[in-house]
Amino acid sequence: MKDFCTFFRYVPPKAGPNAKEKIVVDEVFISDTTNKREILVFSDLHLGGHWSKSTVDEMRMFLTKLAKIAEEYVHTLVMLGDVFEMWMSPITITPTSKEEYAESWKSHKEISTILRCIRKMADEDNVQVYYIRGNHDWDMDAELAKELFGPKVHFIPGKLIYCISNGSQEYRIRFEHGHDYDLFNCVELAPEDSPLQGKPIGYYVSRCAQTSKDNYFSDTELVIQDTLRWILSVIPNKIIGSAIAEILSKNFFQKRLLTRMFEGALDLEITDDSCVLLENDKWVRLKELIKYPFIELAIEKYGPSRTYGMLEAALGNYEDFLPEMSEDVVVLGHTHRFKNAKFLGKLEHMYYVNSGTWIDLADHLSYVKIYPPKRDEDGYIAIDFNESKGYVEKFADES
Ligand SMILES: [Mn+2]
Repeated sequence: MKDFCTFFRYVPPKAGPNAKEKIVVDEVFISDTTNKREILVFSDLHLGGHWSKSTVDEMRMFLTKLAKIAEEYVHTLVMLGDVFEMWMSPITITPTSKEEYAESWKSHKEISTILRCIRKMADEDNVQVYYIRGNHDWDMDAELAKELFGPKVHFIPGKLIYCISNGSQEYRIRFEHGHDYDLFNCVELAPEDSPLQGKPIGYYVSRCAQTSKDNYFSDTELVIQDTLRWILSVIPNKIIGSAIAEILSKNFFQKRLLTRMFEGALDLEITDDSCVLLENDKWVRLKELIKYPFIELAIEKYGPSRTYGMLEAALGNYEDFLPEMSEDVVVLGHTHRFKNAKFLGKLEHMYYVNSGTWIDLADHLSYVKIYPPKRDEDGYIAIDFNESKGYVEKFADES
């Protein structure tokens, strides 16, 4: 049982690092006697993108089955970001508007079934449905989420903290997509009044990858990770993290890093004429973007050590950030790699789980299932794969 000390020491996370994010803390009572207690989480479907052409049908089947048992067993469904792909216009084309995207999803055979299943769970089966925004669906808002999933969907542009109690115990679960920890997808490092115009580097990498026929089917996150591994391999081993961040913030290195990243995505050499067309009909030169000192800005805002942590996060490793979290369970997405591990959090041990992805390139189509503990029985947290069982960790208070 949680003692009151532990309970009162808990402080929810602050909004940020991106000021546009919101923190929502929801208190939920789940009785020991109900079967309706499963919390399901999936993320990174990239629906509508070129990378989910076949997995979209797997998700349709998964949700059709889930909708049949939802009334009895499912308490909460969390869509944890990058559910839709909204960064897929080639660089020389006016970006597709969110209204156009919405129409294309509603008229898509499989996606429309997915929307219907989730809407049924929210409207008829008394499932708490949450839509948490990621980076590739950054333009999603409450209005559009309600249009797609019905009036009962809760839209969260940030983090959700779930405080679950059964009357005698209290458990906290944090849900967030995770892109804010990623140096290349953190919106705070892309000021509106900079050449980036409010869009993180990852946005431009994604648009570049959608422009090249060869990279059409490749995952943007992989382009970023491959380039990062390349530059890290060039830097001598004995240099420590914060010094690596300092080196990469130097104009010469940042330019090399971003040139390789954009050229890798485009599969073309960048010239003075390589430009990206934005919604406001403005063109931005890739050469201007490469020069914008966003790593230096990160060091200024967060310090070199945390900036290096953000570089690691871009490689899929959140270990620098987990120790500062004080929930019992932390669920993130974004890395496209499922994970279930025990960590030392701020207050005590916590479980970190990553929901993985449902894109065509994935080895496993994974989702998270959390079964909150009862008074006399441990709960569990599991990574399940579509059609097969994955990794299970028991989770309960150890005192
Ligand atoms: Mn993401």
